Amino acid sequence: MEGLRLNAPAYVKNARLLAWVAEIATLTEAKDVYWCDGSQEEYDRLCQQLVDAGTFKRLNPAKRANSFLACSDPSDVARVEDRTFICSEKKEDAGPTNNWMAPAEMRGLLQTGDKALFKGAMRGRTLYVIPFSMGPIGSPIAHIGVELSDSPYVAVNMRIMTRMGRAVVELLGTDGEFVPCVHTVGAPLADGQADVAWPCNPTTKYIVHYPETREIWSYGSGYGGNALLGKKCFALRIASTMGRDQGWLAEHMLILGVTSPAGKKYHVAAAFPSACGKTNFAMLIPPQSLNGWKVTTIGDDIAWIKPHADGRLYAINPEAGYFGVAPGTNFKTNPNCMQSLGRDVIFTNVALTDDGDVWWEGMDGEPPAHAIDWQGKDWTPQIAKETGAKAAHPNARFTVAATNNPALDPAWDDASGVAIDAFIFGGRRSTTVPLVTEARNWMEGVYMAATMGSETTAAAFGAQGVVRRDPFAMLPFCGYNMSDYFQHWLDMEQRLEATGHTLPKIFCVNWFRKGADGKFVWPGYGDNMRVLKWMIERVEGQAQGEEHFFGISPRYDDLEWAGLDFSREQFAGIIDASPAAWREELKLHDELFTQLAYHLPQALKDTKARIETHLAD
Ligand code: O2Y
Ligand code: MN
Repeated sequence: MEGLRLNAPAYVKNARLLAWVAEIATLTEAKDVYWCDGSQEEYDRLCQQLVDAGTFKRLNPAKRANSFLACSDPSDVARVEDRTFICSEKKEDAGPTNNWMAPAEMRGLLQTGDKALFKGAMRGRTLYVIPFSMGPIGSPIAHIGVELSDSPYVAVNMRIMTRMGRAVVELLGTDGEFVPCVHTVGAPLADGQADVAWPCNPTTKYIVHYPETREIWSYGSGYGGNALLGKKCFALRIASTMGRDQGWLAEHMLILGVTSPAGKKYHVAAAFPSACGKTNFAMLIPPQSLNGWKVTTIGDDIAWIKPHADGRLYAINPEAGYFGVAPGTNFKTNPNCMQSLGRDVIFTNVALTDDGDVWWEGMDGEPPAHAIDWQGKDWTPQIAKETGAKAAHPNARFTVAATNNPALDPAWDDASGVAIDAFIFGGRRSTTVPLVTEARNWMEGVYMAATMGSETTAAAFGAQGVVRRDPFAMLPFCGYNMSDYFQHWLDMEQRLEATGHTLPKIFCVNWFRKGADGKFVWPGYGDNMRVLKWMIERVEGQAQGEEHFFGISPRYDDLEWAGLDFSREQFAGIIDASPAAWREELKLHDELFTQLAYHLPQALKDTKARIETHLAD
């Protein structure tokens, strides 16, 4: 710490925190240290600093009050799964679905070796100390992290996405526990060197998790999940290992409140792979014809779920904001979201219109006659037609506080969380998987979730339309061996049953079946309320269904159709579970089970064998 002042405010009393900040400031040779207090004044000041540095453009206040646009380096636009590592002591504990490196080797690369990447990585930059709570401050379900980052863009985004600042440090007291998260954009500045608008390291990126010591180290990217370390890195990868060790669940799930016309309130947690419309589902508005039903948002991406002494599972949304995909968001797909985006938003990689507003592909109305695209180039509909150029990057994002959401559930910030009545697991499948199926028991539900998959839509994953298995929508986010994770879910049954309380029901959904014309058959969006209604009525023991070889699905007359022109034939085409298709499907489950053979629970193999026997019959 020679020559560098730690600048810690008097309210910082945690000796481990102070020593660690000093250690990282020394390692990274940061120019100075700034402790974020989380105040509005601080947020405004840092945003202005980002405007002055050219990272932010302030949007037209008459159109989007107190909102900003940042455009990233073209090399830094999304999470980097191939650069994401789980560094457990044993390779088997990371499992076959994670990149692994031995902790000592990774520490050599990042911290201790002669050319360790973090040595001097923050030269010329300020180290921001960002204390944050994942979940309501002081909640028994919440946990605390501290991110040390050389990016003010990260600091302001973390203020929206988490409960950030002084109150968290005060809760830590002298010896409170926190998950240390170190982040650098990996672009040190030499004396007098001018900075760029989006500093990052275009060639070297590492997103590293040490599950045993519960640490996160991120190098080289300033974008989203790579840099806002409370989200995927802490709330899923590290928290999933904490959940395994402590008997709870950290899940890639949205959380909904659903109120029935009788005024009874239920809570549902739903897992969908990335890019399957989670934020849209989380903010669903029921169709007019079902207007006795009300849906409210608790969370749109992540759920922390702990068993309670009353025998039920209680969930919180560990986040405080939404980091959603902008392209495709409009008043039809997600009116509540559009309303949330009117003010106090940070947009990243969308287009800038000539009147100082933002635009993205799929927004309502006519495209602008001219805009500046996310890479700073002129964009017109004509250019788009001729070259295919997108005004907004397909992974362009908005960062907005949950409190902007008109459908926010009154209990979203409750320290005790909400009791979960049902889990939903969904994939994106054009064939085979029915619109909705209820598992007949916990085991069957775990099997459905473990084998869920999605057809690839982006060239990034290679051939289009290939089914990529994504167990529990956790493939990129499970911080340990996926088969051990399955066992953890199976064990939850005994843990809960011991209390004598009814377990949450488990459902599997697929909004994405296609007809012979290649078009989606199910209207989705608000009409998903019809399926949700059936599920809630199943929870209540009201609705009927038909049993088949892997669960219970509704018949046409079991769903509410008022206000929707949807024929029996259309329904038959999306609810059927064809035995021939399922024989093929089970061969694909075989491939998954072969990949996950180490520690794969016997109960899953037995369930598969049972389905096969039914199909043979
Ligand atoms: O590309 C990124 O950095 C963001 S990924 C993301 C953001 C919000 C919610 N979910 C996801 C995801 O990939 O599941
Ligand atoms: Mn997600």
